[in-house]
Amino acid sequence: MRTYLVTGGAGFIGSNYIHYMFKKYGDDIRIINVDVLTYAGNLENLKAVENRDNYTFVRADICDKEAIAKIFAENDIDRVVHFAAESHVDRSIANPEVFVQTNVLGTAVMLNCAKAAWENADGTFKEGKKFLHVSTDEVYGSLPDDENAFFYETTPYDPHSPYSASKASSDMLVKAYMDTYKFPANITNCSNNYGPYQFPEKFIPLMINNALNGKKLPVYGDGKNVRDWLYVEDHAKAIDMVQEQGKLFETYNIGGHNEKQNIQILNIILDTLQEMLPEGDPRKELVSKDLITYVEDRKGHDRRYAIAPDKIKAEIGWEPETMFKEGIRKTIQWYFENEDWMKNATSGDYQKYYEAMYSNK
Ligand code: NAD
Ligand code: TDX
Repeated sequence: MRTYLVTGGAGFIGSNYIHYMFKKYGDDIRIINVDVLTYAGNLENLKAVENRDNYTFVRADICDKEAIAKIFAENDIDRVVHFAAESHVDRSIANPEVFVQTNVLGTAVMLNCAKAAWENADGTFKEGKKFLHVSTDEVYGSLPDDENAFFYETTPYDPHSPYSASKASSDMLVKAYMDTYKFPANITNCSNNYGPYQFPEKFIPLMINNALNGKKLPVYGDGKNVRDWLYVEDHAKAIDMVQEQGKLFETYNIGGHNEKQNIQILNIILDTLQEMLPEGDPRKELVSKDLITYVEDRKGHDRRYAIAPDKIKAEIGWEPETMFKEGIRKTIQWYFENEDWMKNATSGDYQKYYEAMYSNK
């Protein structure tokens, strides 16, 4: 039975990945989820799996060498899937240091502990051990408004935000481990994800939640920045396929073939909410395009991201499966059915952060 050490499994993509893996492998795998539970980590996301015999949660900081080394010492880990990170660009602009701490130092600790646990006396690595570093397309920088321009695995890194600079640094560390020690790893660089359990500081859940509450919909700049949106379960599947079928030491880009301007996404969300809300639901009156409010642009706002997922398709056979129209309906349905989750996520610390972020916009 393979044992997985998943970092950041209480976050958005990590929790979706854990659900995907148990759906796919059932009792044939074991997952240890290591998460320190920052504002973005929510154990409610994992309620459905928390009682499984083959699932364990460990509250620990990936920067804590002793805690991470102990997990490797006490368990024969076969796979590491490293999600844990500070993930929100706006927060990185306001407070870069914690991004360097978690994303760079935390990745170094994960690599070092895995290397120490997996290395043989002659410097080779135990058979079958693999580390997957989950990264982002933002490391490649910004593309022009040209629909023929894409990010490839060979595109030079050119990060702009403190978030993407920290992710680029962490990718470079993984590359350094592969080049120097032949450390058995892969890197995936994925485009923007959306779906259930996404924290409502991010564009899609923020807009769904604000619209349902009749609150303003803050669009940065001219609203024409382009992102390539991928349904989160498709990302989870890609990660598993890369780890099992990908060539070691390779990087794979993962994207949705779904580039849209922010304002287009927002219009689709508002139209879909109107379609899905039943007649007589009081929220139907609140959801309105009049709520759209153009606000000051994000500093250093990358204009356009677009992934060419050609390599992962050619080598592994992965393709995005969920069309945006279907994915956004599933996402909205999930938020309809999980109002309490949203209430909890938008109370307390998140509320304070939200007010600081938007009070002067
Ligand atoms: P998230 O912010 O929802 O979750 C991050 C998780 O990591 C949280 O559960 C948090 O508690 C945990 N964490 C943070 N610091 C930690 C620490 N020091 N020790 C242990 N746990 C810690 O993020 P997400 O959107 O799920 O992103 C997951 C990963 O995927 C990140 O590495 C991110 O860079 C990458 N990624 C995200 C997207 C996206 O669209 N969200 C796209 C591409 C890549
Ligand atoms: O209130 C908003 N208004 C707005 O116009 C917010 C929160 C965002 N935006 C814009 C900025 C971006 O152009 O929407 C776009 C998407 O913003 P985010 O959801 O913050 O995502 P982004 O900055 O593109 O980064 C995301 O995708 C790549 C994730 O947060 C990263 O973790 C991932 O690596």
